[in-house]
Amino acid sequence: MISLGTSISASAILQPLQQSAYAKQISDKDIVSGGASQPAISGNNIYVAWFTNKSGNWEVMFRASTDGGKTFGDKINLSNSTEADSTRVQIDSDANSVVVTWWETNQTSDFPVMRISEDNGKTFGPLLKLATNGTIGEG
Ligand SMILES: [Ca+2]
Repeated sequence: MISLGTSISASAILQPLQQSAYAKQISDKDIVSGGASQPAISGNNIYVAWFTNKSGNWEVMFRASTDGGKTFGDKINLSNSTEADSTRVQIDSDANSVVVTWWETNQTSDFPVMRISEDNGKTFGPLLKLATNGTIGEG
């Protein structure tokens, strides 16, 4: 006979989080473990992004390698937003450009954002709020 009741279930841990409306948009697995985007590769450049709550606040992190993955630059906190959970990151690249998108979510809002690097992931431009009509607003 298989016993299923010996470990604490993820849903029990997450119960307080699920009291907020927005938690439904993030899967249990994402909340427990964070999540990484599919890596992006352009020539010898490899870009990875993921989201984590290691700091006590969900943030999107980024690292880049310019030598085919032998070495990676330091982590960059792309979201750096203490007032919102930064999750559901995606990434793409072409030539020297890297585009990273994710969602900024709290009790009152849930909107997609983007930051762009044009120097192989060394530096990134401002946070762009994608849902803004007309000229994309900088956050
Ligand atoms: Ca955040």
